[in-house]
Amino acid sequence: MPYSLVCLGNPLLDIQVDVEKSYLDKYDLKENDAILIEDKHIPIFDECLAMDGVKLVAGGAAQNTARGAQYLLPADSVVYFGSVGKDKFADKLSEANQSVGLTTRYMVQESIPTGKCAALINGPHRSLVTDLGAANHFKPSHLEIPENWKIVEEAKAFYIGGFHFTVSPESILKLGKHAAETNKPFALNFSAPFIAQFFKDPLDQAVPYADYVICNESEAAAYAESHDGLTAESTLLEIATFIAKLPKVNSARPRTVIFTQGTDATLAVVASGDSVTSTEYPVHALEPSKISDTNGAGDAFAAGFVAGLVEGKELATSIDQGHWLASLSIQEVGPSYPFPKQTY
Ligand code: 26A
Repeated sequence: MPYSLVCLGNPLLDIQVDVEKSYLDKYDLKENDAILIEDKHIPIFDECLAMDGVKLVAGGAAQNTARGAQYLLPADSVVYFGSVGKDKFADKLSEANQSVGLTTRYMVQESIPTGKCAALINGPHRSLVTDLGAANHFKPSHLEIPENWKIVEEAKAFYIGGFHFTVSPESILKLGKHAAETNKPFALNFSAPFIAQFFKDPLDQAVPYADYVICNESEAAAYAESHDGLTAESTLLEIATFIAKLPKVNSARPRTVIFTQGTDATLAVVASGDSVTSTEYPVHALEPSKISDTNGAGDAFAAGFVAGLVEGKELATSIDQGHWLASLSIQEVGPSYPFPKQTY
């Protein structure tokens, strides 16, 4: 049986620790952000590894989504592409992926270490600092390997982590073009404010292929600030409507833009030709005492949502399944899902 869903992203191992706000301040980090490492952040990894209670958990935003979607879907439904090294960190990722039955088609770098992300948890917040390592070396040629391209050709849907715009926009476009040509759904997550800010051009080149855009409120705000026609004052509804109405390559499908906002209702705007509809979907907020950490909450939402798409569920049901999976994941340590398996 062919795989249903193909995902592309940056495989990372999360080095997760609880920190005080003062630790974030020391390194000029915001409470809820995701950034690429700069020289001044280099000591963070060794410091975190030496902290009490440090946890090593599989991460990488789209990989978390791929694991979550496979968690919900029948066996052998999801394939994840990305690049890793040949080391213990890659072994840890494989272990987590195998636990849910996720198939990976890693491009393996012989002498570059697997990427890592310091996930700094401060109460309900999470600040992510990433050293991409091997993940930065993914190449479109890996998708072109005949057995990989066969997987792409046979897939029913695609999910792209926007973080991958920092690595291989060409690979994203390659999958986007295939999806448009074959009328298959193509979902793009904006991933982090810095993507809309600093990777605006590759993002703008890929959006015309997107049938689904998924992001949170701070990524939407960063998008508004970097795009003419929107401003820092634009409302979420205005931003979502703007993105939904942008030119689209595959006119056979509407564009759906989904903005999550933590415990506030998720906004979905659907543009089909001249018609635009917007709906808010409430989140079933979890009692705060049940939350372990919010690392990977957005990825789990995306997982529940795309799994719904693949299953042919309605938009409202897919969004609700996303909320449900996110609420399960934030009760686990890091971007993980509970065992024994729960069903929606
Ligand atoms: C390019 N960057 C910065 C990144 C990431 C990333 N995944 C891919 N690329 N920065 C953080 N993450 C992952 O986001 C997850 C939480 O949503 C972390 O590994 C974490 O598991």
